[in-house]
Amino acid sequence: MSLVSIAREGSIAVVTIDNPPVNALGQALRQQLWDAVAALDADAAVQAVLLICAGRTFIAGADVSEFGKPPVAPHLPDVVARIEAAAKPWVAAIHGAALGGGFEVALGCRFRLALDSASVGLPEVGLGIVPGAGGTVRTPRVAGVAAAVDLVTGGKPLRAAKAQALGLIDAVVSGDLRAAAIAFAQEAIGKPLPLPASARPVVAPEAGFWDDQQAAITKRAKGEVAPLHALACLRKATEVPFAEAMAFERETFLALRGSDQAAALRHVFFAERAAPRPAHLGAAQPLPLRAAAVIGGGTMGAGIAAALRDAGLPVTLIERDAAALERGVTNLRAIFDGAVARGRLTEAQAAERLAGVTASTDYASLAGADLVIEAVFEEIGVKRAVFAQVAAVCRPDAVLATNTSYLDPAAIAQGVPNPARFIGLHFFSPANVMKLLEIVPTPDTSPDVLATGFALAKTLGKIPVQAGICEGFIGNRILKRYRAGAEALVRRGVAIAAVDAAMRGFGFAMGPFEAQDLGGLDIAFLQREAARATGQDVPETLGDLLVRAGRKGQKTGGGWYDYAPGQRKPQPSATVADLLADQIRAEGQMDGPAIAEHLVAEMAAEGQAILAEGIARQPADIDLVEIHGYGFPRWRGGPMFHAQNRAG
Ligand code: T1G
Ligand code: NAD
Repeated sequence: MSLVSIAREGSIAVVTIDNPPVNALGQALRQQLWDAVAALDADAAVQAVLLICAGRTFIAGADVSEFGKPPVAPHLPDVVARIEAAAKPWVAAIHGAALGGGFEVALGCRFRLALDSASVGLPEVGLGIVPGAGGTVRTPRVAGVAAAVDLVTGGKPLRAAKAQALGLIDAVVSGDLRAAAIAFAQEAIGKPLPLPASARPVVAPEAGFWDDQQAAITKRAKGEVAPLHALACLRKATEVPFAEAMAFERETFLALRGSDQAAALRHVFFAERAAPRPAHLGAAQPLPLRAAAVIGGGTMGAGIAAALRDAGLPVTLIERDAAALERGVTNLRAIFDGAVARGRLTEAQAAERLAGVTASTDYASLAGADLVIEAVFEEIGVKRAVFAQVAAVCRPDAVLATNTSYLDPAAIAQGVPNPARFIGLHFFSPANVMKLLEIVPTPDTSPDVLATGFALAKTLGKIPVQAGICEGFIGNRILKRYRAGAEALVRRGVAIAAVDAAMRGFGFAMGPFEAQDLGGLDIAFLQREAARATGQDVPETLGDLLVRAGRKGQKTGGGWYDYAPGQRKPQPSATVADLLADQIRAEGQMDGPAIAEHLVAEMAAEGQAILAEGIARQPADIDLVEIHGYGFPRWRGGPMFHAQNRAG
């Protein structure tokens, strides 16, 4: 099948790659590119070559689906070297994204043009590998060492203008990329050519640079190895000749390609891409979402409204009274002001976000909403009353959603006319930041409304996972098991700080006890108390003892740990030791890795139960929940992937 076509524009040969969906560099495409170089070198009438892609994007990289198999020639570094050594200059014309091997191919070209909307990057570390076709050796020669270290070890793409400022792109164009690139190539013919990247000198950084970078990446990576290997490749590129540095990079790439971390990150990569449109949605079609509404402007309501505005949807924000509404708008403004302070939004963009919010206490303003998301108090009476008011004014086909954490969406929907349009949409706090969205249909939810939930997630840039109805759905149910497992270790004499240190050592940003102190022990305590009030048998937890003693976490100056006034650094607490003394049997300590493996196994065991009950549809969904909702280290693949690999 032809993936490469060649056309002529005068003395310019236009090589067009057409390999849907993202022009990935599978073996067939590498072979056809190799053959094209040879053919065009032999064509005396051709004076320059333009490399451009059909479809949505320039080459998005090597074909990740080939990674589980032995590499097959022609290998990409050889194809890039062949392009770079071509008798005629090659000009890369980039639209969409030139990523990984795609950008490495562009670096092998003598010139690089990009549409102003395009981006370029070397995201390989996000797959647990390093660039394998010269990215760590050519980039420092083109953009300098500091920029190369940021690009390669961070893995984040650069917009065209920024890439141009660094010398990675020669010209940024708008409008007709092909025409602009042809004109650029014609202009370049006969003029002195820039040195190919491989022939350019590389300037070694100042003393101490590599040690500083090593320390910073080690701190940031928390056990992930690819970024440190990428740094080693970049350092090698400044210390030995090009060919030797290429060999080192290739050796590193091949070694990492077969690693557990690379396998885990590929697992997550494909799970994330399958998430927005799972096969079980079948032919269901999402309903149009042109205008949304949020009921409740508290912690979650404000965050959800911000997420909707970030996606460009007009939002009506409803609160119960004028004072609460004012607080809600203040919460929302604070979110956008924070984004401006961090440079994520301009003042004008923040103002535009706010201008798209209609704040009201009058439910009649919901009449035009296609989607209404409720985020009021976690009390079923309050929620049912809210939905009664909502249903009385909304269109009968408006999608109604609850953001409840623990209540049964079907119970909340009782009494709502046309319950087929009702669904649970469980956002995570902060709702405008956290990627995870648990989608919780009731037995009455229609397929189109379910598909609408998934479409909303894609619109908001979130990762949707469908969950069945049980206490805590998927994520909070596993969290409960995780916390219970951690408390059980403390009861066996394992130090609180040792548990947290173990989970940080595994790759979490913080351990279970530190996290509770940050979020507040009282949230879960109140849920347990509410369950007890309904007659459920909910055993007393160590956390209950602390809350009853007034220790709710950082917000009360102490929880599992003590905190010096105004400080957030956890200090082991003698008070807690006394409070828990008669709960603890001193069975001795466990080492960090054993603690972590034990608790991850607890998560996976709960995950297996969740699968067996049909609450989750597949193990990868549980992994996505834990990674995107609870900070499970991405390079471990999630609890299900990790447990399976350890077992395997
Ligand atoms: N290989 C194979 N398939 C890929 C792919 C890739 N590199 N990238 C995307 N796909 C598939 C994806 O699975 C989905 O398939 C479809 O394309 C659309 O993807 C030697 C070794 C390019 C920004 O890491 O970042 O080069 O589900 O839904 O939102 O040094 O895809 O439709 O069947 O994400 O428009 C480095 C990864 C590889 C880029 C487009 N490259 N891809 O986003 O579409 S390693 C990457 C992306 C490498 C070299 C090394 C995004 C995108 P399906 P999508 P999108
Ligand atoms: P919150 O107390 O911060 O906000 C609730 C808001 O609802 C308040 O502003 C209140 O004025 C408003 N409200 C109450 N009754 C109302 C009515 N009749 N009409 C309009 N507004 C009314 O609570 P929250 O943390 O934002 O939680 C809201 C919902 O989101 C709960 O169901 C909770 O379980 C769920 N949730 C919370 C989190 C979290 O981490 N806080 C995460 C996911 C889901």
